[in-house]
Amino acid sequence: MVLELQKPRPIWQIMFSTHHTDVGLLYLITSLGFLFMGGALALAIRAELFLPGSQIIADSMTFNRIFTVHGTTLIFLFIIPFASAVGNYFVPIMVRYKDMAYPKLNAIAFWMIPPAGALIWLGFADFTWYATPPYSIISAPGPAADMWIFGLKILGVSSVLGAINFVVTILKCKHPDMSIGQVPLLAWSFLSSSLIILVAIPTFAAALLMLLTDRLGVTGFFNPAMGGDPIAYAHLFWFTFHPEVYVLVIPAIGMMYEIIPRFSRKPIYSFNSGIFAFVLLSIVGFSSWAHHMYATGMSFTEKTVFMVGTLAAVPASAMHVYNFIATMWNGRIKFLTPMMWSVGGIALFFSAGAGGVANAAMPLDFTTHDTYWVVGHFHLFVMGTIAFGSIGFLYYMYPYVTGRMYNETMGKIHFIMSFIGTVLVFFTQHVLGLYGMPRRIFDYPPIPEWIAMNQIASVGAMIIGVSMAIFLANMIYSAGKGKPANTEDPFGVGGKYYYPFEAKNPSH
Ligand code: HEM
Ligand SMILES: [Cu+2]
Repeated sequence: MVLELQKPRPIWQIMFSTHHTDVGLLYLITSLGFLFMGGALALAIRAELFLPGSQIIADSMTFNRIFTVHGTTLIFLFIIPFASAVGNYFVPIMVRYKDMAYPKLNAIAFWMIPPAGALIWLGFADFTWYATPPYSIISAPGPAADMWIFGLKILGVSSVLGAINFVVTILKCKHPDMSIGQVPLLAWSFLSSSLIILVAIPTFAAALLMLLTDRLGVTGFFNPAMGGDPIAYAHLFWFTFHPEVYVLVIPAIGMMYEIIPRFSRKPIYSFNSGIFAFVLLSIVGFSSWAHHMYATGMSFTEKTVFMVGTLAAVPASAMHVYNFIATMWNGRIKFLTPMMWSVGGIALFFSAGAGGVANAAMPLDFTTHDTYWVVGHFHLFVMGTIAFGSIGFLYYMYPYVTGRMYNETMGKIHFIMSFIGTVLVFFTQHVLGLYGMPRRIFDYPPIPEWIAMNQIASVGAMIIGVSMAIFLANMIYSAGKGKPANTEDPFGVGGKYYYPFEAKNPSH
């Protein structure tokens, strides 16, 4: 089978390889490493917030550093590289080409991630994953802050290089017999998210440079003392990062498009609406950044425009959900681990989307802005949908990559515990926000409701933590000792799998 690792090879042969499955493996292992590192920090945060007062973290400065690195790691060093891993493995196969369009560039894009990760972890900056001015330019301690800025800069370049490679591979290298409308939806998801990256990232790249020169005291773009405007940074930031949330979620939905039909043993209900919804989402993603700016004194008209712009994402997201449900409807569903994660991810996608609609309603947002509600909302997306889709897909890839099966019972336990934990943590955080608990606080007053809800959330996080240990054990143990997989049809759902390689594309 195409994805199977060749006979054991010395590690350096994989490290210096530019073949798409080897680069995919490097992305995969790196991203999973960062998943556990970022997750460990999450447990520290939840342990600290279990009770008012200081539990395990000495002071608020350290707390700020921990949640900054936690967020930066999980978004930029886990979710994005994980998607690149999947794209590397599957996109060339799906478009029936021998490799990515630019294999060396591909390896370079990967190799930018470890140094960027090192800058972020060795610096341990404290100014949140936004690096909001004026704090970030006036008093955030260096070199941590500068290391974070450089780390993010490198990650931005890496994403752009990766995106160029995906766009060219899909559009120019696909097999001549294959029309663009026949390219599988997972590959389409990479095409749409890559196009968002190419449009959005340069804005943030500029903002980071401005931040850096502001910190050096050379410029005053965002420094009020020098006539600059910190709010300008927030606009540049969200102009990139609202679309970026679709960069995160679109590949996860693409992964579900592989799993749901396979395990429902039915074709996708509507292939074309899937393509349409991806393209639509990547366009409307740009019409909504200022919903993060409602509380900064925009005019009523501006707010209304952005509220409508934000709501435009709802039909595009709902199309995917309908498509999944219609595909499962009357299917002969086989609930193995990958399918459970996908279906759970869809349920949480729906819940998180409903919360998003509430946020988008600007009068409501005034009560929830900068509270735990927002923390609950976006975590329900990043954890409940994106990580669920990704983890489900990891189980799905596992037999193809290792040639062995993971332990199904442990996989199911992992899913059930994570699902319960996710609901406990992030639903509770929504309510906590409605009770007025602000985000990013190290300590809180001993209000009985706040204590109780923080405890529920912390227990939920511990449940996820335990389930992740089971996951890790399963992955490592099964890679060596799992029973050999039937790589033709490892899940016994019948049907033909990967788009087998045919003659190499003659025009290359
Ligand atoms: C596609 C998946 C989504 C992801 C990954 C996502 C992620 C996020 C993130 C990271 C934040 C806040 C970050 C912060 O303040 O630190 C956020 C806030 C927000 N989201 Fe989403 N979101 C998604 C979908 C949606 C949808 C579908 C809507 C609306 C229909 C929406 C509306 C909002 C609004 C209005 C806020 C701002 C809340 C505030 O700061 O007061 N989001 N989201
Ligand atoms: Cu947004």
